[in-house]
Amino acid sequence: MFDTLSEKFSEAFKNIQGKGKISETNIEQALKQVRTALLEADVNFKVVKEFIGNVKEQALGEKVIKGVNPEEQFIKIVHDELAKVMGVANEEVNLDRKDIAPILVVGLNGQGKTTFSGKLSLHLSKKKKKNVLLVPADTFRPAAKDQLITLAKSMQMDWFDSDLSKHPKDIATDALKFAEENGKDVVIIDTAGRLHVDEELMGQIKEVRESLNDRNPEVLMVADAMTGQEAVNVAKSFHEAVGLTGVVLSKMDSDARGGAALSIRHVTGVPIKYISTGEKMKDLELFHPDRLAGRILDMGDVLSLVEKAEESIDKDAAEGMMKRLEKGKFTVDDFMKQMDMIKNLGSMSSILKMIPGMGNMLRQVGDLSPAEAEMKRMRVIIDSMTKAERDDYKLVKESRIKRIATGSGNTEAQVKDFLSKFRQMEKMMGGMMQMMKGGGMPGMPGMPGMPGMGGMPGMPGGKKKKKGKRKGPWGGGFF
Ligand SMILES: Nc1nc2c(ncn2[C@@H]2O[C@H](COP(=O)(O)OP(=O)(O)OP(=O)(O)O)[C@@H](O)[C@H]2O)c(=O)[nH]1
Ligand SMILES: [Mg+2]
Repeated sequence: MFDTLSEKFSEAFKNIQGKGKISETNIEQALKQVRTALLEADVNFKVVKEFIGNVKEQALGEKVIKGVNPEEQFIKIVHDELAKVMGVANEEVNLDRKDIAPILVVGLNGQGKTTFSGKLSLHLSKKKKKNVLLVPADTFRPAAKDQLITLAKSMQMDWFDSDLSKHPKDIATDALKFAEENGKDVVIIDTAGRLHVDEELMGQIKEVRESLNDRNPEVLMVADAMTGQEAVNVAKSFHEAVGLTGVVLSKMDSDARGGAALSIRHVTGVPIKYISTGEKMKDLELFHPDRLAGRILDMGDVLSLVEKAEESIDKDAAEGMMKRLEKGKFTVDDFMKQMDMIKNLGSMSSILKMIPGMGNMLRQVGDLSPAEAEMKRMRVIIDSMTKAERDDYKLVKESRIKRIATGSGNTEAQVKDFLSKFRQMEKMMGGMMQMMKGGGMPGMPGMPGMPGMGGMPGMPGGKKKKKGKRKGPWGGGFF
């Protein structure tokens, strides 16, 4: 997400580094680079023009704040402008109502409507405690009904058995009647897509929307973020034809540029309400312009990270582990549980990017896949250990090493390597517990039960560990 933009922005800011104060000449080169970066990210040219104008005006008008260097001031201005362009605050679907909330999901072919409908149902039922009904109303592609029902079943979500021989507006009417009779709060209607914006599609969606108008529906258009300006144009057409209440950007996990995210709100006036960040049902985020601006500028997004951690981490398991740690016990099983918790949060790079300053570091490190591969290798080694060995790794001697190596498809040297790393980690855990007793865990404020993060393999500086000191906010990577 926003990778290219982050990189270009950080290069642009270097121009102001070490300058005494902000002046027209000082920021000229930086602004030029910011402009190019935005255009290359496929941001709408009108948005870029206005953006640059606003940043320049504020930067030059900025009163000199004592103690804040020009680079930081400039970054703050860019941050606030980025957030403003994207919408300032998060807007969710409006559920503050007594009657049933219909949510109509529209968009072109293959943009992620059905996937999003499933994700939204999970989000609203889990986080907002709503009783949700999923309604397949794609009468063009009968398989779409099965697709939605399969998703619904996988989440134990209720779904409506639509009669696909009817017009979608009648399906919507039937579904709402069913919802009323069955005490539902929210009805999510997944509609058909088309290859292009065409009259037939718009006509049909218009009719469905009109049939719902008395109920004040949410009309969310799902757009593939990777399509950039095309997504902006399509959103414009849909908004003009049917009146959208929100946009959802899908496939943000694959979009490195961010042009759609930065343009849609400004061009159409329609807020982006959610972003879809993967194929799994839990991969949905609220669209927080200010936090995303922070992510673009490598300021991290600790708030989202903490929220994610709170959602994905089994608090009881984490607390149990902390208790054991306090007693000085840290086993291979504990380590494995920690790895699983971290895995639930997302890919390593997506987690690290949410930590201030890590974006830049990640760019220097480049590819994280060796670290991910190492984690996978450790996993198979651990899987080949017996329960007793996982409880006490010291049991693992020569013959057992041989057995584990054969069982996990690794060499004996690799198993030994894992054991020696684990030994170091155990030692570090002891040290960390001492520190915590003395007040607070270093580097991870507010993160519940993440004692193993300092042991993330393959982080920068890791290979030097044997001789060198710990480096960086992660305790330098143990391996
Ligand atoms: N990586 C990634 N893939 C996604 C995301 N959302 C959807 N997809 C994938 O995109 C493809 C299309 O998604 P659907 O939800 O079927 O799209 P749709 O808009 O309902 O498609 P039609 O009903 O055919 O118009 C599927 O393979 C999804 O798994 C996302 O956020 N990230
Ligand atoms: Mg679909």
